Amino acid sequence: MHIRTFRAASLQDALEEIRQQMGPDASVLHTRQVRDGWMGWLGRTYVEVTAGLRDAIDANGRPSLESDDLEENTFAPEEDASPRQSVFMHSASMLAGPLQAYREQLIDSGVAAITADRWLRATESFAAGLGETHGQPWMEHLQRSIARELRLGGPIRTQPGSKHIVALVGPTGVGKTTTIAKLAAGFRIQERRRIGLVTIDTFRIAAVQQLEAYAEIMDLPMEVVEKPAEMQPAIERLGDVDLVLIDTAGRSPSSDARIDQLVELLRMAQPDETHLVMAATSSVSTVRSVLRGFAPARPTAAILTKLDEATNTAGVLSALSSSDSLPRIPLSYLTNGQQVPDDIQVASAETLLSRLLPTTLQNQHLDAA
Ligand SMILES: Nc1nc2c(ncn2[C@@H]2O[C@H](COP(=O)(O)OP(=O)(O)OP(=O)(O)O)[C@@H](O)[C@H]2O)c(=O)[nH]1
Ligand SMILES: [Mg+2]
Repeated sequence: MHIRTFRAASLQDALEEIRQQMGPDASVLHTRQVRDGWMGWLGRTYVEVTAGLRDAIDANGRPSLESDDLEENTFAPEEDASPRQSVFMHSASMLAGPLQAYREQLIDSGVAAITADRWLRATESFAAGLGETHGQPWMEHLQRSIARELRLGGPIRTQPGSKHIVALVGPTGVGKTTTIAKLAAGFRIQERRRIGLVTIDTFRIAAVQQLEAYAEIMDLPMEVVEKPAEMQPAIERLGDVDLVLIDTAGRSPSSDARIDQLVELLRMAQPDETHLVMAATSSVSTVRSVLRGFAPARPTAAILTKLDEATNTAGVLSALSSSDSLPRIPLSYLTNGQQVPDDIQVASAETLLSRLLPTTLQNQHLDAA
């Protein structure tokens, strides 16, 4: 293996020089910021990059990494492909101290290394531009780079007399019925819309009673649908309403048969919008399997519930924003408590990013930076 060190004004310039001088197979081993001048005073800041060139086949028998991996795949869609992992590790070492520490916190919270690197990349160039990292702007810049990846769909839009149909789907116990009640109350009280409710959760008597109780309190018409053929007549019977909210039984994302049943019921309802409800307390792998499992229901938006119980949003946001192989659905609402109708808000980047990591960690690193 040949090892050489390069100095350049920016990371980009250093990588370009490495590529030109060492060829496409070079990998970055180490990066640091240096300052010339007397004791670092009055000097200019440089990026110093150490690169290595190894044989065509490495010690593990894997092909050596392509030059494109070196610079571009840091931003590639998330897949934990092991041959590329070493490049991401290298890219992590480019990172200045506090960012490197923050990267580890993100990874501890379930964010994949490649996603953390993508998020921190923009922050890193910002830090390099400053010559060092300063507290608040550093965190703000990180938040801005993540916000760019978030898709926010805004609220449900209703028109008086248009009979807008919205279904909520998702795994069991995430808060679908509670969210339906919050939405119904909000649209009825604040927007003065006429609301109708439909439940196709007929597996449990208690589930029908739960929605019925809300329908009674709010004096809303409600229909219970057991079979696909009953769906259209039930929607008709709701009469002249502006918004139809359809509650569904929680389903395991891995139960194909029950997802197919749901898809069939939704096909009969022809909803204008289908919101996939997920708990913010879920692990990254759960969110990914829910996104995959419910893809046949063609969700048009996602609702994140139980934000009040989630220690952080980093893992869930990474799962929602990072993979090209899954549909990137926009977030519509966030719920942050059990109270109907208060504990719901339209999804905003501010709310999600203010809870990126637990506050103490966030402050700790802001101070350290
Ligand atoms: N802390 C907290 N609890 C919530 C929130 N939303 C709902 N819950 C609670 O979560 C529990 C389940 O809520 P449901 O609305 O019945 O959930 P569901 O998705 O309809 O459940 P299934 O119909 O069984 O699939 C209840 O105890 C709710 O009060 C929230 O934003 N925060
Ligand atoms: Mg329910």
